[in-house]
Amino acid sequence: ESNPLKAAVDKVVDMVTEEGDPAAAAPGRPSVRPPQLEEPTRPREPLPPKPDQGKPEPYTATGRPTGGSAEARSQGGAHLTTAQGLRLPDSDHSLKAGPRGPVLLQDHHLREKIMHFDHERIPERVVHARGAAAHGVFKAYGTAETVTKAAFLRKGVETPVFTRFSTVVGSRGSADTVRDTRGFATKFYTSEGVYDLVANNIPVFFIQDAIKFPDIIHAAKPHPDREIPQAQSAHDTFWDFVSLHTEAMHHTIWFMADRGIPRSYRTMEGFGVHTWRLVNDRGETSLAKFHWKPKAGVHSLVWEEAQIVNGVDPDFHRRDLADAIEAGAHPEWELGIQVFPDTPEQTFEGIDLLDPTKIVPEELAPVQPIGLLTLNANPSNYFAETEQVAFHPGHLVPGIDVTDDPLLAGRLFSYLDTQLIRLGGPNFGQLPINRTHAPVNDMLRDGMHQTAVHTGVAPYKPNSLDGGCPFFAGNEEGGYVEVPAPVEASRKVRQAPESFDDHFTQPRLFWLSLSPVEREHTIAAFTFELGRCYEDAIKERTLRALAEIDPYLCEKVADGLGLPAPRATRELPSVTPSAAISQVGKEWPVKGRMVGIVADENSDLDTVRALQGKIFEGGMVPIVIAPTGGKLGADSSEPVTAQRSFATARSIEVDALILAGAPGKGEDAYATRDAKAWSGAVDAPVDPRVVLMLTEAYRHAKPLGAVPAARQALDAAGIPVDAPGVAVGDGDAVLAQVVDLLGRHRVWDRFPVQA
Ligand code: HDE
Repeated sequence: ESNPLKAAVDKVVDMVTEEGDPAAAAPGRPSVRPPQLEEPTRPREPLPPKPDQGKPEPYTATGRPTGGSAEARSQGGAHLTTAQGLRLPDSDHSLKAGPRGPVLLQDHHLREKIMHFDHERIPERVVHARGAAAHGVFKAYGTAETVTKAAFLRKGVETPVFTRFSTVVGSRGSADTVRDTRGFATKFYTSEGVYDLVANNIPVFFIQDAIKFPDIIHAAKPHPDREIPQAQSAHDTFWDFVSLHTEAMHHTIWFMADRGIPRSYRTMEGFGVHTWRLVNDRGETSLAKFHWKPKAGVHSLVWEEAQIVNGVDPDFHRRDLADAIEAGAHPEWELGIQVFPDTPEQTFEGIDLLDPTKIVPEELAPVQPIGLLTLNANPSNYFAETEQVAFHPGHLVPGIDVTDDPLLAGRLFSYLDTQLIRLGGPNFGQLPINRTHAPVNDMLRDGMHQTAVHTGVAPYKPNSLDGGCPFFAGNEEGGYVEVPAPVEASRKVRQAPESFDDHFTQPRLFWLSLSPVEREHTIAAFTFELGRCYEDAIKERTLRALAEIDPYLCEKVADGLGLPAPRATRELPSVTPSAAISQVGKEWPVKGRMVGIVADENSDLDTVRALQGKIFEGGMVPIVIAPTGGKLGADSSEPVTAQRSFATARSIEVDALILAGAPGKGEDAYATRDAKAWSGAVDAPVDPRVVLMLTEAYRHAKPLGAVPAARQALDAAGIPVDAPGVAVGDGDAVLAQVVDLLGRHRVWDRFPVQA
């Protein structure tokens, strides 16, 4: 009884037996099943079984429960086993001829363990390799019923979903806050089968024809000789391509602007990019574009902040999403559609709806909300879910159809093709995360990693041996019933329509829609990116493209590069700016925002506690930052726990900072040395790490607050108390002002703007 392992095993056996597990109760067979046997995709409800597939597990081919594999998956089993279910007494030592002798080839456990480990990695996605995902639910408002018969868009229908966000260019281990486009892919497990909305956070794409996808991606990925730079567009090959291929300019200016560095996945818009064809239950069609609108507003980082985050917390977006969901601040987006008449020319107000480098401004076609997405559960296992999920723009349901957008056609081929190799065979639809919730009765058979145990002898149609089963659905309820849209009678050509030739009007529309501060950011981004290129010819060619967008933009970037600014080759078109494009000037809920509270032993802990409580009440997250870890007022009846110390905190983590004290200089010269140099506060009486936090937060236009006793810290950081977005006063008053400022995301008028 003194053996601790045996005691643990007995305890588990007791627990299971108490719960009345029949396997455990079987005489003479002590069960070692753990109390939890859920699938790794918990907390989603288990998927309903498919009628033609034997469950892959936990049954063996002879119908007996396996037990072992389920234990291994929950990691709660009392005994370690091999893949074959053999219990192991040792997994720490190879089998050797004597303690100092050679390892023996007959050690099967060693070979199995190493073999499996050797194959743990699968190829990463060729694009969108770095991502984070969550489970959730989509609830339809019913407002789309007039234009589409899709069952999941009927009023009140709730559909389980899985959403994966990603960067495009970087590899799996790259940093989150690089300047890039973001993916926003959602799998709807609808009653009619899986529907995937594979979207991006930018409404247009680099290219108009899928045949150029390998070109743009080769240009954006690291250089083939040294494999640098990682996850960056600031290099010669990228700008070489986009300057030679000006249809990319519209997408490029979107991600040179603040959309390229989102604050959070929670604060990104999503766009289906292509125009889709909707069909209602009367067979009437319309054309539509999909939009995701974040309830929290569209917010971005500022560039210096994004760069600091890359080093301080490369998992910033991934962590933010998971933390928010775990804290119950479930991110929400409204799905909306812009609807256009399905006319033979497929244009709207002169805009070609088949050109994926064009938007339709929301002022011309409002985005009509059709449902609400709430992400409410984190994945249980990154590999099983986030890595193995396979989206496809061709996963459609009745009521949503494709159009002839030439970019879309190539995508319809590409996703299946890439998944075949990435997921190692044709059966990836059977992986738990990819399984439809609708009954499956396909005639697809065999192949690598077939987990279904199909029955029946006639997987072909027509057949008489299986009674002619399964049957076809009628056109009314069937999918892939294509709309008989007319196809232009023509010759075969490798050619784009003339309307695809206008590459500059919409970039100009975008530019003129930005607020002055956003224009400054965009100028700085172009200047930085081109400044990292070596070839002057590439810079000059890009400047010529910028001249066709706007002379001020071109001149400013040229100034920064030390090159002459070229002139436009034509008169610039007059465009009407779209207010919906700018991220500045609106008010948003503050739910889920992070507020740092700097405090030390001299701070009034009642104020700190009150601030914490009120921040929580407002749906935000307080983070107490103290000189060291541990507790402030440890001897008092209500000590305050420090979530961060001056050694682990950096301003980038918070959206606003409140000083509940002005912590003095620490003794530890080593720990504060860098901060002293970076903050410039060499002789200040305040801890230089606090000064550094303040100067950064100030530069990044974050709201700042201070109780009167903390003014000294503002002084040390050189921040005037009457500067924009700085509040000094008692805790309540300061918090109220900070929250008010947070609703506008940043203190925009703190930026010196000339544009
Ligand atoms: Fe993708 N894209 N794409 N893409 N895409 C992939 O599929 C492709 C495009 C998007 O989280 C790949 O399974 C082509 C537009 C997202 O798993 C690949 C073209 C939009 C994701 C592929 C495009 C997207 C992908 C790589 C041009 C927004 C990540 C791995 C014709 C509307 C999905 C994979 C996830 C992933 C091909 C253009 C969105 C290679 C050929 C436009 C969000 O098949």
